[in-house]
Amino acid sequence: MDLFDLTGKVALVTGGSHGLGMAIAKGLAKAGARIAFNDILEDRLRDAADEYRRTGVTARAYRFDVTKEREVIEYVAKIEKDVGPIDILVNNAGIIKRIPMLDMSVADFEEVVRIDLVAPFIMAKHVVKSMLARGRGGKIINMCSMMSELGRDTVGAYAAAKGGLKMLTKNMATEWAKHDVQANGIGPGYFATSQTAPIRVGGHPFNEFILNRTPAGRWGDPDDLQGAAIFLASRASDFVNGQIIYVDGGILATIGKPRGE
Ligand code: NAP
Ligand code: GCO
Repeated sequence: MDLFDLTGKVALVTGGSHGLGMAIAKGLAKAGARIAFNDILEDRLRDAADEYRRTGVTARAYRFDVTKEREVIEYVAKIEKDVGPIDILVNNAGIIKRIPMLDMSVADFEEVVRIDLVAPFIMAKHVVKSMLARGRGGKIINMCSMMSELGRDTVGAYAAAKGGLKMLTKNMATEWAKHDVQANGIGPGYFATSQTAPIRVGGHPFNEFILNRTPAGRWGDPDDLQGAAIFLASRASDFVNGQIIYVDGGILATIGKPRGE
């Protein structure tokens, strides 16, 4: 089990104040990692710090915007001073806008791509620079999606960003594997978080669709991602490069089945 031990490691999880990021951070902490996380809203950070403390996780909160390179440079340095050199970066922060492309503004499209694709590049660039300056390797985990592989009405910008993030992950692996930095992705299926609440709760028809479309017959629980995250953050994945691990209850394995079957 030492292969999965993260004792002494520092993990930075972007957007770790709730949802999948918080679940992944708690999982990495369970394996021994020290956690730093960020968000853009102060009150979210405060509530999250209380939640981490309540569950026995020591996590340091930082308020910065992952799309602002100047803030990223400043806060990567601050985190490394406060908590220690970053060994594991989880590019989790992300948004979605559900708008048909013919109605979507260029500004909306660009905002989704900026947060979901450009920001992981900015974050990884500065965390990896620091890893290399110290002659250390490290782990990059990018949060991909079903939309890294599939399209869906109204999520064109998000699919473009998450499809791009899959390929960016492969390029990170290509350029940085020789420095003992492993870059991989996690592709969650459909998970019960605030991001999917608008299409999951209140009798939304998409809920029924996903229950039927997912062979496991349920929405993902954020804790379902902890195993893949610990694997990709640990020595167990030292020869795994540019892979996306899909944690999707079987969605990508099937074309689905008629309703009611
Ligand atoms: P979520 O609940 O919306 O959480 C996203 C987090 O990112 C929030 O903490 C948000 O902060 C933060 N964030 C957004 N923009 C930011 C910025 N510019 N700088 C710093 N932080 C920022 O989403 P989730 O469902 O947990 O998903 C997390 C990641 O997994 C996302 O990348 C998402 O695309 C991906 N994903 C989700 C699912 C799913 O089914 N839920 C499936 C596949 C992939 P605020 O709360 O303050 O806005
Ligand atoms: C949507 C959902 C999805 C999930 C996730 C699936 O509107 O289709 O929000 O995009 O967030 O990315 O893997």
